[in-house]
Amino acid sequence: MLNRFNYLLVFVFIWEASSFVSFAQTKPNIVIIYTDDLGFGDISANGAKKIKTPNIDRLAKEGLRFTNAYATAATCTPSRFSLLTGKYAWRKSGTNVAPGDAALIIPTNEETMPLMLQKAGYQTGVVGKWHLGLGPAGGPDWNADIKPGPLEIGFNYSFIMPATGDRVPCVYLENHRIVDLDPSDPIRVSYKEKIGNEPTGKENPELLKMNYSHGHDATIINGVSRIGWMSGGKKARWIDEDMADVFTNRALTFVEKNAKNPFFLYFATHDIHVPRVPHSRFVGKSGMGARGDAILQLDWSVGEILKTLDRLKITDETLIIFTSDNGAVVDDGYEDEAVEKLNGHTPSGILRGGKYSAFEGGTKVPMLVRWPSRVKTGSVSNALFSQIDFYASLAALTGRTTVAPDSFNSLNTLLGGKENREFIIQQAVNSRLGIIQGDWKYIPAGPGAAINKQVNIELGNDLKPQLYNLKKDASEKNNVAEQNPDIVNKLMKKLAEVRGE
Ligand code: NG6
Ligand code: CA
Repeated sequence: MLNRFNYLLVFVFIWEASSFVSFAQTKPNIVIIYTDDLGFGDISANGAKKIKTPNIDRLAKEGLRFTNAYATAATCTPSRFSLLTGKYAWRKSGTNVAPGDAALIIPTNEETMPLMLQKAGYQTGVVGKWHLGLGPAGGPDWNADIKPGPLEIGFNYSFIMPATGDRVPCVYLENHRIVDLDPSDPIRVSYKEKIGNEPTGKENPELLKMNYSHGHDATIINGVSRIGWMSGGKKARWIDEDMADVFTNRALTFVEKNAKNPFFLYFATHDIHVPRVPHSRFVGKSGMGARGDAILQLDWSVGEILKTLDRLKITDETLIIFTSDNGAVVDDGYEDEAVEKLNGHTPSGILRGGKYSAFEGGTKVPMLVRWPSRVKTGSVSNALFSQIDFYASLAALTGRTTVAPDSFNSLNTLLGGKENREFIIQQAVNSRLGIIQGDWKYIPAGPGAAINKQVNIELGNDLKPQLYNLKKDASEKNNVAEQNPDIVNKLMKKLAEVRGE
């Protein structure tokens, strides 16, 4: 017979066992591999024939491949802002492509996705591209503690490049400090005027190892001219050729260190953004110029992460999400032979437009999800999914609630279940919003160039409203707005409602 003490023991045993089970189910490690400017058609898992991405494809084979997943915006800063805050970037001014000396644009007094995961017991780390500003209003003092930044919005560890590869300062930041900064050679940065007396791309093009095609004519660092001017910090400057190795190694170290905790790694690769200056072991290997070589380098980085999870035997309890911050661009400002050597490759697949665009090529991106203990191997989902839902979905996964009204709990969709999203909002470069609902996509009428000639991308601007039936016309060839005034009206109203008008 069970006495009271035994009852207690049985109770404790059941409680322990159930918490163990729920721990195993709900606290997987989480890795978000956030690539830069990778187009829907850039991976062989999505049908690319001219390039092979075996490691990325492994995620598709062992997991779930989405065909209708969207970044929140067609450029980097707003997409990343939305990813980490669960809030549409267009609700907050100053969230468009940030200069390299911008102040931190994420408020430190609101919960973020990493902070939520920290509260759920995760060790949280960011490695790679930041591009969300740093420091107080007015921007950071690069020679002192640089904060607020990642550590103030919920990351336990940070190893980042401040903005982009093509923007100064060209240095790495570990937690609050620039790595290898010599105090006797302080860094100064300006986005207004030339600083110091180092050569620029504009004045000394003969010093460049790769010419710029547009913009990118200021300070030359490592033979590449950048956006913005910098002086000092000579010892701290990065070498573009080593960047993928540097970031990948930091990411692997973070994983190893935290293999026994639940951890969240936000691995934001620099690849395949410009300047594309891959390591010599990838140069010439794709036959497609620097852009293709950078894709191979990216694939290598993904492979290193997967191998490390295997070696540490934590593959089964790790949820990996692989996706991109915006769609594809070929010439984004440097003469790197990406255009000449494209060789019939279609970075956006069958989609119209690319990075910056209101067309599908702007925000419809590759997305692969692998979690061996929960997600069916080799599955494909055609459900609508928006990256803005990562926050609420991961909160649901880890037993937290969110304070991010734009972010919906789409965990079921994320793991291969049915569609949860009733609509998708797409933000193009000019902050014009588009909306997808059911089979339909609507882009409001408005001014602006039809095409950005520098990058050779159709932006999706039109003085007439546009309506496309994405089911029948995924390439947005036939604007059927005039034939369907009721649908236009309905989507217009829905968009106004989401905007809060
Ligand atoms: C543009 C840059 C482009 C790229 C982009 C941001 C010029 C002419 N073009 O302004 O090269 O840096 O900003 O890309 O300067 S993103 O992926 O970070 O959004
Ligand atoms: Ca980008």
